[in-house]
Amino acid sequence: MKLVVIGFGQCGCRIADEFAKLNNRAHHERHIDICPGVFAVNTDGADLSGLTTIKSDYQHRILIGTRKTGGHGVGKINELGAEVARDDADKIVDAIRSAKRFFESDGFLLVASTGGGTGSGAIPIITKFIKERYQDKPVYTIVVLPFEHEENTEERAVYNTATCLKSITGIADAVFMIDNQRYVRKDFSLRNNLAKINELITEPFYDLLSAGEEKKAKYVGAKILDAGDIIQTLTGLTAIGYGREQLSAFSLSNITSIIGKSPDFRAKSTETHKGIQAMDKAVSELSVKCNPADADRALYLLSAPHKEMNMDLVKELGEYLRSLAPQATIRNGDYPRDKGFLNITVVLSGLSDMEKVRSYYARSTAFIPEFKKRQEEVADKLRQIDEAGKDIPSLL
Ligand SMILES: Nc1nc2c(ncn2[C@@H]2O[C@H](COP(=O)(O)OP(=O)(O)OP(=O)(O)O)[C@@H](O)[C@H]2O)c(=O)[nH]1
Ligand SMILES: [Mg+2]
Repeated sequence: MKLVVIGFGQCGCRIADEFAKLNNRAHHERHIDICPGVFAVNTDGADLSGLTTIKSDYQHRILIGTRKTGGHGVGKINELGAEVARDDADKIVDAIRSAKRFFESDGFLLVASTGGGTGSGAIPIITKFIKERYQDKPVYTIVVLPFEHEENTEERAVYNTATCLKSITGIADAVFMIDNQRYVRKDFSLRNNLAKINELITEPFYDLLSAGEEKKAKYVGAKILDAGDIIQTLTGLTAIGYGREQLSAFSLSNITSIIGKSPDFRAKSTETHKGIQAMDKAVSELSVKCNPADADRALYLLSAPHKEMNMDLVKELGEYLRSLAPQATIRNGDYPRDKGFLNITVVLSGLSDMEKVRSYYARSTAFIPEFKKRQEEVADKLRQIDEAGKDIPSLL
């Protein structure tokens, strides 16, 4: 599957940059493309210059809202983020459309944090805009939820998250929920290592997007998971997870080639065991806390050396996921790879309930009058600036 990726705000742009790296990796390692266009949109010029991989021209790193923000961000006011995105929506879409490979894509993936101002304000506006313009392509979003310490100390982060989620869930075809806090559960030092977290966030998309794009016969699965399967699966609130197990030197295929015949049942069940372990990891490391039983749709992708993928394994994995998500329509695929690893990617979609979302809504209700007042003050200030400059001749 090929997605055009567009990041908004600092966090969104950095994750989009990570997708640009993923695409380069797919190009070098697999000779395929998974992200035919990657773009960064921000109100902050300095943040745009800090990216490493997205093309550095103004058509790919798009600065918006310069008149209202002076190129220095919107300081967490996501109403202002939304407003400048609305003003510059045409500029963003024109830049994306002019990208050479735009028409090859199967859909869009828009990325932003929910806690800041620019990304959380812009992502619902541009999602809506793109959906209206390109009705035949799905528009997916990745939203990154704040760390716990931010939620506890910044009311704005909670309020921005609530307003962003409320706006985005009604319009995007699917919303991948990514909880920053989940990535520091085991290694707290990661809190200060956003680059590493961004790598972990994007990693599950590598196999998922690659599997259906493979052209070489030896990498084409017996059951291909292509763009159609992914599109059929993705809807509403969505969680993604990834589990990886190293295969021992004495794995099934090696034993077969050494002893010249199939190994006994015990060796075979070791393979299945590894598969279940990887799926268990994928489900426990889901991008957001949720109850898999609430999923309406799910998919899993098994990627491993060809000879390690026997029918038992595929069947057991399917049964395992079915036991976790009994109501879900489950799709699956296999993706043969060279290396000594077994990877499982799991997607749970159409989640009918998510405690975190309810909690953001509940906690924000109390802030509404205060933030409404602040919003009016901002609008008032913007009006005053316009008013003060109304007699000044423009150079444009
Ligand atoms: N995972 C991840 N989270 C990030 C990153 N950068 C910022 N965040 C989180 O994003 C939130 C802050 O939003 P930003 O994306 O910095 O804000 P913005 O959209 O640029 O908006 P303004 O700066 O307010 O104009 C906080 O919850 C941060 O923890 C990043 O590179 N990776
Ligand atoms: Mg910013």
